[in-house]
Amino acid sequence: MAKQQQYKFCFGPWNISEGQDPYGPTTRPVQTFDWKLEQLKKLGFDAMMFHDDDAVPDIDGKSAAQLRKEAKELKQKLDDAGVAAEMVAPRLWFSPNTIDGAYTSNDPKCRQYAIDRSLRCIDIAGYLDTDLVVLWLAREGTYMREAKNGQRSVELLVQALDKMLAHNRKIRISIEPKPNEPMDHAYIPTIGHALAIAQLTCDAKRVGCLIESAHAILAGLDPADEIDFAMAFGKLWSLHLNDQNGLKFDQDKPFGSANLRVAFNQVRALERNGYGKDGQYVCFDVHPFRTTKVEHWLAHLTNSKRTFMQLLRKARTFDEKTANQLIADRDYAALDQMVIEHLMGK
Ligand code: XUL
Ligand code: MN
Repeated sequence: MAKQQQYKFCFGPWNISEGQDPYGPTTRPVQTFDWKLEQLKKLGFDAMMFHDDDAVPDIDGKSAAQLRKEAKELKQKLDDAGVAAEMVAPRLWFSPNTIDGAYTSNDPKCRQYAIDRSLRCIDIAGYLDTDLVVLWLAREGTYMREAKNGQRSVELLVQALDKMLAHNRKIRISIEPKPNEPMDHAYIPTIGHALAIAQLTCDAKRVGCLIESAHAILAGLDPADEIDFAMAFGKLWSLHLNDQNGLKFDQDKPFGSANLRVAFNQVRALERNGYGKDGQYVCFDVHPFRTTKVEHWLAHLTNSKRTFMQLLRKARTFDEKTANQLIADRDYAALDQMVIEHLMGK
């Protein structure tokens, strides 16, 4: 029997969030980074993912030497806790310089800011000993399409990617697509777009992707198909499992919370493609409900991992032989019921 994959798990400090939404303030007090790291360790997670300013707060005002010092102190803290840094992502959507987008801003000074910030993010990744840089291209899109030239935006995105690839020849870039929010329409809405733009860069083999379940659902796609597609190219280097109840705001629900069968199919796709065999992590980009009390603050993370492990058991005990017979007989009604009953525990 083939050796079974032992999955490694990860989340980010922003996943222990305080409950603010566009209509109301926080509902839980802010906790320190050290406390969050301690919880991650206690819950048995293996790695933490970072935005550049999760790693070095107030990054824009700091010198290169200060950046290095603080990132190295963080690395020591992670080493002491036995926790790896999975990736670092530049937060390109907060600054006054990224109001009109980052790499695709219409203002050349703002575009330069975005590139400089990304190069600093790459330096932080180096100090934290990860070769993975994630790009969620939050504001690369428009509120109205006449505001930007889409073809020019593709050129600008490729130029920015090329500068990052040249800055450090060891890093790999995982693009995390999302079709909307905060923009009306994003330029890189799906995995197909991410892998296509990779081909236009100077080193396509170092540009891959990250799939977030909720983002795929927002694009009207099945995240399991996105996983199969990305892995057919050998380019799924990270993963944000969560859930999303249809076409609403980005919900970041616990994994499996809205649609257990869609979650089951994601786990099956990961299993059949050997996700994790090159060290990739299963990350949960999930948030507590706004109503969550402080004493239940970590439940969305433990629940997501529990659900993943139970679905893994379901994927591994799925009766493939019977399923294949039903497929050969084109009896998809029976296959459908077989899946439902397997998930219900019969
Ligand atoms: C936004 C999102 C981000 C990225 C990291 O929807 O998922 O948290 O995962 O920048
Ligand atoms: Mn995400």
